[in-house]
Amino acid sequence: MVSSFNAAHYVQAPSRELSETMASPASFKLLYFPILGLAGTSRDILSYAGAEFESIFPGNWGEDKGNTPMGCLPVLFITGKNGKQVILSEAAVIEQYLAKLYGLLGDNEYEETMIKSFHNASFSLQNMFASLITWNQPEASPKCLAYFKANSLPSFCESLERHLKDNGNNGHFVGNKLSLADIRVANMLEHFAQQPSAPELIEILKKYPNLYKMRESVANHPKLAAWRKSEGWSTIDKNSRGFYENPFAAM
Ligand SMILES: N[C@@H](CCC(=O)N[C@@H](CS)C(=O)NCC(=O)O)C(=O)O
Repeated sequence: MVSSFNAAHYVQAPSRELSETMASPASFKLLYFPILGLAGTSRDILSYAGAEFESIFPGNWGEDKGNTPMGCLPVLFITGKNGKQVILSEAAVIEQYLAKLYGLLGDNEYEETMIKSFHNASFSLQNMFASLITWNQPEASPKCLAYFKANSLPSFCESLERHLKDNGNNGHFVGNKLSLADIRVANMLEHFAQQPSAPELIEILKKYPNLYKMRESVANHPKLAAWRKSEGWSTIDKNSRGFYENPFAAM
């Protein structure tokens, strides 16, 4: 749904009340472009949790940009059971808030820290891909892609493969259950699968069977499978593939 909003300012109210809003949310609206990108993980977590949420989209981004806290998306609007609203921006912050709320940060401090490491690492790689390949000058992008395929991607996958093996190759990065780490890294893999260079990237990813197994364990998780099979998800997947064919055309 295309939506009008004004989130140029963070909500100003006693922080104790806003903290209660965050701890006891009634519903959410997640504002992002109609692609997977930096919203896939949050949409997955909200679907996993069975939360009351709506995906909303900007109308005219040129005009809407100034109405967001940081001039970019995603933005999460939280309506609390106490009737107050909280606005969050920054994808990693939104994801970690939702993960904490819905028990996807492990069972203790150590697990939480490990999960956050995988979370952060996958952001770094996805951001690297975005700046070197998606948004680079067309003449520079192919060389950067070649470097990414030969170095950055295999190096990261080798590390992830090793950690999955160390955890017993049970389809999860930490412990024996789904966490933010699994959902975030799986979304990064979906992101790569939506790129024009997907066939080449997937050829590399195929060399890492534990990583593939982890991706499957996210896609087939009972609470996520329905969302991944829904029309909403397919539309976003299709839009994303179209968008990355020529990202500059959409600006
Ligand atoms: N630091 C922000 C960056 C978000 C970001 O770059 N969002 C992009 C879409 S993926 C955006 O809003 N682009 C439009 C623009 O910058 O005008 C975050 O991690 O959430």
